[in-house]
Amino acid sequence: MSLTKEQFITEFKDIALKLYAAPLDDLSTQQLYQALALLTRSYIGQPWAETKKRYDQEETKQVFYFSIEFLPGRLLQSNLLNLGILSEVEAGLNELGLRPQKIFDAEADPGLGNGGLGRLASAFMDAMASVGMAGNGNGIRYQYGLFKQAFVNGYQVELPDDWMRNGFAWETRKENRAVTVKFGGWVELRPSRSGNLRVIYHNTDDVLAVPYDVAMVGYHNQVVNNLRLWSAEAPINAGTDFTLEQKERINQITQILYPDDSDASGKQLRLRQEYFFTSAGIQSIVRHYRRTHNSMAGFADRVAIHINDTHPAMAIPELMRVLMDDEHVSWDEAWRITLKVMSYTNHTLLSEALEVWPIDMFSGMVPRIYQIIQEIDRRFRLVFVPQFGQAMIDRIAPLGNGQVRMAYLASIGSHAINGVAPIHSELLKKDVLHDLYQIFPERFNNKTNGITPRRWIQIGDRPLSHLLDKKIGTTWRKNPLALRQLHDFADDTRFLDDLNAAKAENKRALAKYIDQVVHVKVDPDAIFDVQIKRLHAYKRQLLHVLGILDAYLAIKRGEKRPKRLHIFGAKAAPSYVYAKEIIKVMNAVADLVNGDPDVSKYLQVVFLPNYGVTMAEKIIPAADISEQISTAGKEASGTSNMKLMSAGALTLATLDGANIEIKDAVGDDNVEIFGLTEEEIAGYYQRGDYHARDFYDQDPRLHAALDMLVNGQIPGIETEGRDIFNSLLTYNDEYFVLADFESYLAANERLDKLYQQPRIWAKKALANIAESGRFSADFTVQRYGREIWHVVAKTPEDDHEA
Ligand code: CBF
Repeated sequence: MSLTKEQFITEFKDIALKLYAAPLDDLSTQQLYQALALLTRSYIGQPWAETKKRYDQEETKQVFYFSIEFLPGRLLQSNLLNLGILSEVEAGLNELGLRPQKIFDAEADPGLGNGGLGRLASAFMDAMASVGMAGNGNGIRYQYGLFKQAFVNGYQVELPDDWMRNGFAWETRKENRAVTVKFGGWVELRPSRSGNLRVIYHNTDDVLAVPYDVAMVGYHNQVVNNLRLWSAEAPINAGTDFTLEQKERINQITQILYPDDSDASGKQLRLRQEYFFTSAGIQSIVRHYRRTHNSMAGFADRVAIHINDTHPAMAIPELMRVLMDDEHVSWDEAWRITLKVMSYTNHTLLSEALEVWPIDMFSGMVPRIYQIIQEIDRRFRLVFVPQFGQAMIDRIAPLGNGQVRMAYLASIGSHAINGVAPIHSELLKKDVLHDLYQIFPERFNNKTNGITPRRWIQIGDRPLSHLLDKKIGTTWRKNPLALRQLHDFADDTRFLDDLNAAKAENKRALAKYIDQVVHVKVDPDAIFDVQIKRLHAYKRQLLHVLGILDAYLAIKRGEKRPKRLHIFGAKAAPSYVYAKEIIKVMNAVADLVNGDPDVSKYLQVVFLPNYGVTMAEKIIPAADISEQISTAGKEASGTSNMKLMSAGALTLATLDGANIEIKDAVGDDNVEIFGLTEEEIAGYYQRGDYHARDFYDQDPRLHAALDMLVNGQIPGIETEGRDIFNSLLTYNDEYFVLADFESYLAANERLDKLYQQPRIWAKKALANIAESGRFSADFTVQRYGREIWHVVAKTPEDDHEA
């Protein structure tokens, strides 16, 4: 859209006055934010309505991306950017004497997700709109996010994440689109006069699912897609009066993201959430389709539903239910439609993360869905036992060991099953879903994850963006593959110096932020070494910490080193005790290092609490080193690796997840690889001959670093240090931290040396930025579109050009 600075100023003053009955200089920053968000929404309304109308008129095939999490990050700046008016708005605000960044900072990060899978879902929403694909999101409107992380005496403390305290400016309540979701009760199958079975539900607990729609604005293309988030409410006018307690029970369904599932009630709530948003989504899709079609015959040509990990896997039996019970479609026809519509992404190889539900809990909560799964299970066994044998089918049928097994259900009911990086997709076939691969080899494929450079470079990294515009023009903003033009300047020393200067500017900004957040003064000239991701043993923050302890001891012995600042951001799941112990140790190590003036000249450590999307936007542009050091074969893909490379950070990595593709993209000279390969680790597992203690006994540096966990040198970690020490030695180091220690140190030493040659470093950074375009989520969703969803992307401009 086009908007001049002057128009903006007039409209902004006007809307602020209408909203608050006060001139701008009387408004708080929060009020200014609300006014600006409302004005921005008013620009979105028309293209949003037009996009919907166009999809309906042209009968565009639409994708519905079902995900229990979305992690969009702040939306104001990105909506302004995508509308094409960010510069005008910023210029207008400046002219009004207001600081744009201060206003942007008043927006809360939506607490609708917590990790990689949720962030990926949001990147896909942004990408689908930006490439002109009819892509809708379907999820939950959580009132509270995961938790707000604080550190008290170095321990993680979980505070409520009341992210909606000031409302959520981007949502539109659509009570006229509400649907009823039925839980519990029992089901009667009664033959009807027509010969069909009538399904009658008795004594169900009904919940009203009310949708809140959020606009997903495409980049400079007038496309606005829809993210639909469901909120649970007590039904109205149902002839029942609900007690406050009952209402509270219903509201609880969408109150909080990721209830702690370490106990039975937490688990129940999680399962309830899964059925709630899945059923609501399916019902609303079918209802919308039926408004313009009098049968379901062509449904699969108009609708693709994607299951983001197994949490929405009940979409499969739920679609079967709606097709059979409400639309009176036969089982065979319903199954044909369902298979054609559904596709599934697996995001993890960790067996403990593969969802299963106890049958008694499941069948009590969703009896009709359970009946349908029983029938899927029965037919699956009937067809495949004769071909593949009882034992194999027992292993992978949807029901087994008293459990409903969601990954198997998702795989059996989807026409496509993908992993998120080549190594991960291969391991799915080889290992976790091997038996299913034997049966359905054609379903398996890879779709490497992607990120949105609009957020990470255009918004997050202004100094780099301006430099790129100056050097290669602005095409890269629309097509990130244009970043490859940077290769032409790999020997342009002036440009390399400019790249370093942009990085230095970002580092100064981050240093200031660190001081504000954790009150540590860091040296912006240090190497900024970053590890930002969820805290999990397989991600091996612990290896990074042991590396820091080794450096600490070396400096204490009098060794001089290039100064390094280690920056961590990580939340641990509230019930994950071991991860929380690692957090405590990390904080204690930070205190030890930063508090020792001999050491802090060369080494500093900061652990920024409450890591999230907005914090990532501040950290990533300033990173020199990107630590991607998971045990090979454990990280499905990772996406912080892609974001950090796009900011020119050098990847220090194991051959795991998408690190491998990053290495292939930039070449061996422009990444630092270390550690055991997946095959080597599999070899240890097979032979059973990994002896962590041997490494401890034979490597004096490792020995000394590990001893620090238990010898009192790090104050305040008696219990945690001992537990971690034991996990590594007594319990034989499940994640091969000790085996990779030596090569990790060697890789770090190479990086230290390299940093002494700023232009050579900059040249490697340049190679990383230049090759980062291929990881744009725009390309990822186009691959999904072509190969899985069978949809075509189109924008209003395409019509114009045609
Ligand atoms: O695919 C997106 C991301 O998902 C996870 O975060 C997940 O939730 N399972 C994986 O751990 C990441 O490797 C992956 O990038």
